[in-house]
Amino acid sequence: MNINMKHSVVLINPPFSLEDRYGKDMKQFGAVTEPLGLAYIASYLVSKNISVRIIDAPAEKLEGDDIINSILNQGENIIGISMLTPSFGVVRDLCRKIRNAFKDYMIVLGGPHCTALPEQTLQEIPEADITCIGEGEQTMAEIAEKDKNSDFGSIKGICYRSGEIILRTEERPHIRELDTIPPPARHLLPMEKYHLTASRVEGDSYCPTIIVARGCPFSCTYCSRTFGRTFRAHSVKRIVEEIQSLVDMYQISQINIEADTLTAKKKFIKELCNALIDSGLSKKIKWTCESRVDTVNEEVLRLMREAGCWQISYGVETGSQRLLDLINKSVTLKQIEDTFKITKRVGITIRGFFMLGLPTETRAESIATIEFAKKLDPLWAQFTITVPYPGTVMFEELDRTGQIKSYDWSSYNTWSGWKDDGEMPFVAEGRSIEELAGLQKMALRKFYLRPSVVVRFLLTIKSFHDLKKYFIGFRVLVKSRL
Ligand code: B12
Ligand code: SF4
Repeated sequence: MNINMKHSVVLINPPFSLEDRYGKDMKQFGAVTEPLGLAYIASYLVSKNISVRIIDAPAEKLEGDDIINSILNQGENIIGISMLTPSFGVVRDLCRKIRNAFKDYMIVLGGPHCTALPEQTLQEIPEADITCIGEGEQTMAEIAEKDKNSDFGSIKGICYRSGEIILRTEERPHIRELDTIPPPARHLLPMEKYHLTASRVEGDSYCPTIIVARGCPFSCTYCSRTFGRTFRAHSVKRIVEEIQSLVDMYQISQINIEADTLTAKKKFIKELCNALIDSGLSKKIKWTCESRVDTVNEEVLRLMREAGCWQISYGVETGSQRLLDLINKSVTLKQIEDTFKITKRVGITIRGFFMLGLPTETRAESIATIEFAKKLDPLWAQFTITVPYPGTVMFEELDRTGQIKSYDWSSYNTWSGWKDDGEMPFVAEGRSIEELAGLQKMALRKFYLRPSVVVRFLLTIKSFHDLKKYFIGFRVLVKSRL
């Protein structure tokens, strides 16, 4: 193969640690997952004969200086870094180090934060040269063909510097045919280092993630959809092949199936389930996924169960119909209760996601959310503090009305109740950081420390690993009361 050696690319998942994300006590429950966005970009670059490597700092436990040394050894001259809003500070520090060490290398930033604020990110991180808006596969391949001093005006979907000014190019359309992107380059990742959060895995066997679709037609105000409103899926043939190759390569027995909304199109989910059944994979692989309560029914859920689905995570968000309407969730409390009942009846376990501190939420409504979680009684419940991420309708409204308390992006963390710095970018009128932080801890205690739940977990213990997992969780919950 003729490798383009003009430029070589290194893609970096920045050193945004579990402690940065979840705080000291909760970090042990956090996931260290494959940076699949970078792995997709890498596989696309490989298909264009561009030399590429991935440094996954959280998985390899690397700091900024380790990354500099690694680039020094390998000599890549185009550096791509992935960035979420809460990892902003970590990425800014890394860019400074890189710029100090390598004056002429090109630094490209991408990911959800850059997609939302491409110009502002270049202003705030003067060391970076380019920000990528949206999907990065084609964009990065085109950038890799250019020199640092080229004119980038012809590359769609970026912001770049031209002297002192920042220019934004024409919008890049979403990739319509997802199968044109090769499967993510997992061979460039330290696959043995990844693990999902314990609530998503049965036992302690390895559970990789596969992304089967992009885009979501719904309009929840708190969600930043990097991939637009149109649901685009891989062909089921491609998905089955990718899962089969994971079985062959890593001998997996479970998998996490990701999509913005997996069940957005009933035709697709039914085809996928039937393909898993027909290929025999449903007998070998158990899978977990996320969904919306209004996009499934008993028929679909039974088929999913037959196809190997053992767990679904539903975004419930709140126990107040007023707030559900306010965040444009387009579901009712009754729909949520009904779908929970059907899901349990067909034999699929549930994780419920709940948000505390939504705009205008009162303390009574926060308590109602916790009570609703108990009533729904999923196997696992996650309570996060509302963060208005840039690019969302919620951020725009709060920003416009002067309600954003902090533009320090590093504080945009949904687990701030568990973090010592305890900063929050938004707190509804009449509420306080301390109150919300206390509620986040109380919610978990009220949910998990019920006798029926403790007994349920004790009864599911199958190994020393399970026992240890529950014991650590129990200890953290009890300690959080002190
Ligand atoms: C699945 C998921 C998770 C899973 C990951 C599981 C797994 N095994 O992959 C878990 C539960 C672990 C998770 C955790 C978190 N998540 Co999350 N997650 C998602 C979700 C639903 C899908 C992500 C995904 O797989 N995308 C698919 C890949 C292909 O896309 P991608 O990574 O964005 O990469 C593409 C582009 O962004 C771009 N790109 C990305 N990096 C780069 C770099 C360069 C150089 C270039 C050019 C382009 C580029 O090109 C890529 C290919 O097209 C998104 C929602 C969404 N649709 O984005 C939220 C989302 C990314 N998560 C979000 C958040 C906030 C978090 C957490 C910080 C939450 C927390 N407080 O802990 C953590 C941080 C995790 C981390 N990486 O450090 C937010 C980010 C918002 C923001 N503005 O930053 C999102 C957008 C959801 C939301 N609230 O709107 N998450
Ligand atoms: S939260 Fe889920 S359902 Fe709502 S817009 Fe985002 S991806 Fe779609």
